[in-house]
Parts: sequence; structure tokens; C-alpha cells
Amino acid sequence: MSVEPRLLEVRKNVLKQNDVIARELRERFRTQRTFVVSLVSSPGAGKTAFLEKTLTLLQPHYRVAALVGDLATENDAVRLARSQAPVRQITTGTLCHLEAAMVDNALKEWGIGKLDFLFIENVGNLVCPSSYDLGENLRLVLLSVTEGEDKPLKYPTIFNSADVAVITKMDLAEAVEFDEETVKANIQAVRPGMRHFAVSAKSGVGLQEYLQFLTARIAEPMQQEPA
Ligand SMILES: Nc1nc2c(ncn2[C@@H]2O[C@H](COP(=O)(O)OP(=O)(O)OP(=O)(O)O)[C@@H](O)[C@H]2O)c(=O)[nH]1
Ligand SMILES: [Mg+2]
Repeated sequence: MSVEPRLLEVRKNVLKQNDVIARELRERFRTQRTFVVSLVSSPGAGKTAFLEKTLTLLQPHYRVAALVGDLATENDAVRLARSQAPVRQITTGTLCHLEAAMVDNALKEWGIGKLDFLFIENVGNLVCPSSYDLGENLRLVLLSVTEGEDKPLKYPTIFNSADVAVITKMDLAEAVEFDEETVKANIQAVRPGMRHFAVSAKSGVGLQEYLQFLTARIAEPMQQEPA
């Protein structure tokens, strides 16, 4: 047997194991009525800045918390904690993505109480995180205006694994001659029907529209509950 099929087999088993844990997590989140949102993007696209704003704006009205993954440092957890929301860093060492087991372990050690929203910031990478289900309800893929409009076409897998696209750093759009129509068309080319928000964590543009979308998502299942 050549090495390649063996490696493929190992990878298949890791993914299968991940899916089992992710399914358990999703079921647990469902019974606890916690809406889980994960964020994926290239390094530096603005996940932490966007999430810090999200937590700060939701915190007065909802029970929110965040897990954040990075290869090294607790920098992002320190930044997110400025929102006053509970935050935990997961350091992955050499791994370029979070896995469901890491989320499971972090939550078990944490013993955090009931939440309305749990946010999970993945390691900055446009490739690795796409294959790993974390049990989330909604996966956001972020793309900053400085990265170029062609990224959805070049990294279709991550856009296909996500539910919603968030274009970040809109305050810089003019300076880099960002063309929103082109990026919209490129997103639609790889993921027809995908919704997108155009935001800036610096100026606050687009944040209210995004938060309305998010909070409506938790209102949905609650409205279906019997009186
Ligand atoms: N002008 C502007 N800069 C931003 C915005 N959002 C983030 N930045 C800057 O972009 C840089 C990277 O932002 P982060 O929030 O650390 O990005 P990230 O995706 O969390 O990065 P990693 O976790 O390392 O992958 C920082 O210097 C931020 O201040 C924005 O909306 N506008
Ligand atoms: Mg970050």
C-alpha cells in the first residue's frame, strides 16, 4: 500500500471523529438554546475587531461569550475581554484550524452558564477550517476590502462551507478602490444565494443591520415554543 491512501484514510477518520463530536455539540447547544456563530477568514481580515464590537453591542441585552483560536498568544482573548463578555483562548500550537473536540474541552473546563450566543473565532486561515464542523448554527466567512475581490473565486471551499459572508474594513474601501459589486458577483458565483453584510468595526457602518439579522435568528426558535 502506498503512503498516500493511508494518509487519506487517517484524514477521513479524523474528520469522521470530528463530525461525531460536532453533532453532539450541536445537539447540546440546541437543548441549551444557545445560538453558536463561528467566524473564519484569512489572518488579519478583522475577525477580532468585528467580534469585539459584536460582543460589546450584544452584551447589555444578551448572555454572550466567546472562544477564540490561535496558534499562539492570548492576544485576541485579551482584546475580546474588553467587551466585558466572558472569553477563552484556545491555543492550537501547530494546527491551522479549531476542531470540535477543542471546543468541547474548552467548554467543559470553563463550566460557563447558560448563554444566548456563543461566538467562536477560528484560527486565521482561508483553507484549513473549512472541513471542520464545530457544531455551530451559523458560520460567517469574513473578507476584508484590502484582500482583493477575487478571494471567493480563489478559495471557494471556505465560502461554500460558510452561511453568510461579511465584508470588513469598509472604511478603507475607497482608498483601495474596492468594488463591492464585483465581490458580490464572485460570492454568488461560488455560493449562489449567499447573503452578505458590508461592515466596518472602526466606523460602525453595517453593524446594526448585521445585529438585527443575528438577533432575529435566536428569536425564531423561541417563537415556536409552546406558550
Ligand atoms: N480600518 C480598519 N481596520 C480594521 C478593521 N477591522 C480590523 N482592522 C485592523 O486590521 C488588523 C487585523 O484585525 P484583527 O481584528 O486582529 O484581525 P483577525 O482576523 O482577528 O486576525 P487573526 O486573528 O490574526 O487572524 C488590526 O490592525 C485591526 O485594527 C476595520 O473595520 N477597519
Ligand atoms: Mg483575531
